[in-house]
Amino acid sequence: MSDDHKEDPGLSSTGMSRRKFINTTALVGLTLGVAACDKTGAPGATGEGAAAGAEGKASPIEVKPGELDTYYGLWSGGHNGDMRVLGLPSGREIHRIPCFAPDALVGWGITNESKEIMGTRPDGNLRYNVADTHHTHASYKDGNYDGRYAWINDKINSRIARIRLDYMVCDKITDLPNVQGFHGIFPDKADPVDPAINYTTRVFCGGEFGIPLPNDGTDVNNPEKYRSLFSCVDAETMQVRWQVLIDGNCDLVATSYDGKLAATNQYNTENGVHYEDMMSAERDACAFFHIARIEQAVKDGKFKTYGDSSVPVVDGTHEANKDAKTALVAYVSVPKNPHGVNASPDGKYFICAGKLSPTTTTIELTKVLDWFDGKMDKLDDAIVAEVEVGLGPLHTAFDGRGNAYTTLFLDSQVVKWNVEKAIAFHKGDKSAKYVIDRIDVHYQPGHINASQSETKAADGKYLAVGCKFSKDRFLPVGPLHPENEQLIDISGEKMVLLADHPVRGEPHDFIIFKRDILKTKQVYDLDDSPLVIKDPKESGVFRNGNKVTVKLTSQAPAFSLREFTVKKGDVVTLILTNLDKVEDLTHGFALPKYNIQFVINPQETKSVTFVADKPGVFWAYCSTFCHALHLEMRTRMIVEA
Ligand code: CUK
Ligand code: CUA
Ligand code: CA
Repeated sequence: MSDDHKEDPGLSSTGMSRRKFINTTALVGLTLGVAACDKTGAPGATGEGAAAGAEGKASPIEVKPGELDTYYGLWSGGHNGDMRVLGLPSGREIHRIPCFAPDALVGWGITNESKEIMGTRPDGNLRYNVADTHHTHASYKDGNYDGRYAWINDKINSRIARIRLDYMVCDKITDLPNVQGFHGIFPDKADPVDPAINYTTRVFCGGEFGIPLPNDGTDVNNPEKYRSLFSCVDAETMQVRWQVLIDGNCDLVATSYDGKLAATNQYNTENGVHYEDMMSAERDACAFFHIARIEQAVKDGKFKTYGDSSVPVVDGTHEANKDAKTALVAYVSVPKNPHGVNASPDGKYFICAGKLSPTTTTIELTKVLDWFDGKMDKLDDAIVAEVEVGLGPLHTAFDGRGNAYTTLFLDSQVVKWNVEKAIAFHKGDKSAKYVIDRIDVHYQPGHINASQSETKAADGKYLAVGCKFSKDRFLPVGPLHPENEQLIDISGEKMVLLADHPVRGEPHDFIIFKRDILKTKQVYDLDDSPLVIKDPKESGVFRNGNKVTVKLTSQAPAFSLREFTVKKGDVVTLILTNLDKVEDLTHGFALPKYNIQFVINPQETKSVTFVADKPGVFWAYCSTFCHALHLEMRTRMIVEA
């Protein structure tokens, strides 16, 4: 950074010329200050007057009864460990897809099929009951979403879940070995060596916390030996293909459109264990991974493994990557504790937000490749802009017209800036006014995303902002406030705030795409399950020692068995196929005192295994309203003493 900021055209009006890097004291003070004060981000934003309430005008976000939203939003569900599906612009939550934590509506974590995906301990209980999802991204083809899959991370237990988007269900969960604090996630958009593979085949995952490798009790008191890994997961098999040992840590992840590069921003190049240590250096890094070289190194057997994991780990440390022509990893220097890294829709740049620096850093990808090819000596020459945008920049979205939108956590604002103008300004054209607009948001925004933002089809229509504090925006509900998702119209020069939506904590990241990208199936295929019961006549109780299989089907308003009898101590596996074919004709199966409850969609088969340890009569009832005789839709489980 130079002293250029004094005449920074984007900042003079807001008096930010005094704001430089934030030291420890100032940061702690600022953060506490904003959390405690409810008037700092007072309304009066540019778009406030044009917001939904303007009298006599139709609301720009209103989707009338019977009409459908024009965009899907996939929202990370945060502490609930699920993914949420929103319709936009209305902001209505249409669906929740459980992934990492149990869910009583669909029986996630209760049925055998879901337990198989989630993983169980030897006693049959779930391995984990809690989760913390942050980032969600969907599969690509030709630089746009293709509607096949979405992925979501679990930061606590370092798991990645895949959602098949046709049924909108989680179908695989994979543990990342030797990783703690699995944070950023991004699918690739092409294969770096095969131009015919112009779709997602890998998902890259950033490990945020350094740990001893292996983490088996050795080196616990030697933090200098803690390390982080960057992981590659196969999009189809969901196996971990390889990992890269790096210096510093991983945070968020971005990928290039040609499949050649993936990157992670690093806020802890210091390898610190306390926050003061983690913010002691003036600059950190954005680490770039040369995918083709890494895969070649794995093929050539140039890897290690750690602990009981057999995943190949290649060496991406500084020490092993000094020679550009063979390097697997390149570390581009960026200012103090950067946060997001985002790929511009034109495919040219990755942008790191400064977090503790009031800047964004724009890195040109062809230049990074030039360095890898030995055509450019100084890696940091790949930085084509490093400009001030405001305090606490975190994440960036794009409109497809050359503009970027960055959240400013400390300023409670979104700043709209032009990438090419920022580059011109950085080059020395001090007349280049790169900051185009600012808007107040409420309050302390984290993630941000625009419709189709990180695709070649970025359409610059809507911008959603995930505000971490809602404070006074909604009716008070006690000490735990909802978060505030705000929707902004970015179709014009000025941003216009359209709406507030309270949201259950804490969603972090989300993507927004056109509704026609997604073609969901509304009814299951009977053959999806090997356990399917195709004919009600196959129903019955089948005994093998104390193992009992109960087969039944549902067709409104009845289960195929009016009652079934087992003996106390039997290990019962109940298999249920819903033979109703009509869309939306979902039944439920709720078994009192046995802790069993799940829904069964048209043509779907589910199973559940339990020990019949309580004698008596148990009315299993349909728990989803399906028919005028829904309340009468029951079956009796008789457990003989
Ligand atoms: S992190 Cu949440 S605001 Cu986990 Cu994506 Cu930046
Ligand atoms: Cu079947 Cu209610
Ligand atoms: Ca740092």
